[in-house]
Amino acid sequence: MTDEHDTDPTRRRMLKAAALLPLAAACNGLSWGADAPMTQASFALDMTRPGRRVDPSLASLSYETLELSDPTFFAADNHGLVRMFREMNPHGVLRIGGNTSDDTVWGGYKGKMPTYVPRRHGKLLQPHVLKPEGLQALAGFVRATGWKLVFGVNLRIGSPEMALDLAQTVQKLVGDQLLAIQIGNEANNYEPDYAAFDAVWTPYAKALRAAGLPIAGPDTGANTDWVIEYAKRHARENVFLSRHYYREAAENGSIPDMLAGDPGFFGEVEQIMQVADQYGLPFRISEGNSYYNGGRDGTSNVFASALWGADFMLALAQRGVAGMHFHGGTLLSVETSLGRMAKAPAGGDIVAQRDAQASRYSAIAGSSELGFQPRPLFHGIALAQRFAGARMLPGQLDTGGANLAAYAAQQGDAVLVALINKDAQRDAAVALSGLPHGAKGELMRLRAPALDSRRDVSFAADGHASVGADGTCCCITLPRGSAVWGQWSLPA
Ligand code: BDP
Repeated sequence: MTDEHDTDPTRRRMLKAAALLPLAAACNGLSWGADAPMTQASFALDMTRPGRRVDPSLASLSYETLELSDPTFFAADNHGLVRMFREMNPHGVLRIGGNTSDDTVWGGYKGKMPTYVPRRHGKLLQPHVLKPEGLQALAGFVRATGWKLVFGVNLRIGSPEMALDLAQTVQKLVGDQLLAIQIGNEANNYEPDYAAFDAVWTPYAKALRAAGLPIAGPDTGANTDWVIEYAKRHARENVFLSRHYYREAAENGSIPDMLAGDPGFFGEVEQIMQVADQYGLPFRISEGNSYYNGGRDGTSNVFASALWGADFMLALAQRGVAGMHFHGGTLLSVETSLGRMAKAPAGGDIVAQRDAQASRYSAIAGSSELGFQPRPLFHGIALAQRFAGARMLPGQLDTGGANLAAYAAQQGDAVLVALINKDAQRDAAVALSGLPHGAKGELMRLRAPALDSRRDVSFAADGHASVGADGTCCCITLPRGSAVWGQWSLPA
């Protein structure tokens, strides 16, 4: 870490103010339910060792290519969806890909079409055809949202000529908002090893690069070794490194499993980041969510997923990952990507109807006809996205035995803190320390009636917490299954 910050007067002032704090203030005597045992926890920030900067595009999304078969979905005048994207992140990146990108041929291509090879166990006998209208509408959507685009071309049943034609059309329509083209989706599912992938990938990459197109990859499913090997071979002509993440298959999912965390995966992220840093490349989770095979009903689409999503994003950001693309979209597109029919439950009020139209893990639910609404996960993403542009700070968390996570960062003049209580049983009182003396804090709470709530999720302002002139601060109550975001600034 450089000491660039020490030349910053605000930072010097804040460091001085934080310097004399005790390691942890106590939260003794706090309880709000007569019989609820309150876990005493503490989080001590260390303002002297700033870490990674959080990329503004941290909150990003991933959709199936098949979504483009409805040119009214990703369209500039699909105002409800445009609004949801902008609200999530004005600086996001939309990735188009998934299994259906490798099952799609480009309808605008005049050359010889590749022969379709059905997937093993797949029911699709003909490829999907991407029509020019779908791409034109997508370009309008990207302009309306201000998001950047990562577009996946077919590798599994493609040809370099068709991929080049498609990628050039995308670039012509999208212009500077095209961040990169990726070639193939989870090729680890159809190529035996990295060397085989690299051999089929290279002619595509050569053709695209020769035409001046930006490339990213390898967009592998879960193969950290592929990402590292790819970086070694292609770093110099590559925009970012990518892989996917899902905790597990939907069949094995549950709320307790989701909230238990996945430390092994973060070890892999650290391995990739070492290589990414060495080559000066960003690393993005270009597709991911809680559970693959379309997500798990009652887990991926309930409030627990908001706590999981916020924690997951901040754990990635702390390690320097630039973007997390939550996969989602319509139930139709995701079920088709898995070779299944979409059977949306009918009936209910408008909220239930919109919910039924979306894939189980999607952060946004709805359709062009019914309008759009946030899923619980959306609010967790919004909480983590409040760290955009900030520099992560280390801190020492004593969980007191509860399932808690805590993050801190410095954003301009302010210090940000996120406290996440993923415990289903234990309420906690978290003693915060290390904040600048005299800083005024504003809190927002992320909550819902229960971990399995599908609605009534809110992320809203909830009072203040100030640091005394002597540095004493702050006991934050953190009910089970809830999170707090706080921002502390010194009065001007
Ligand atoms: C990924 C695919 C995507 C699927 C998703 C899932 O890229 O198309 O929809 O898994 O299984 O592997 O949910």
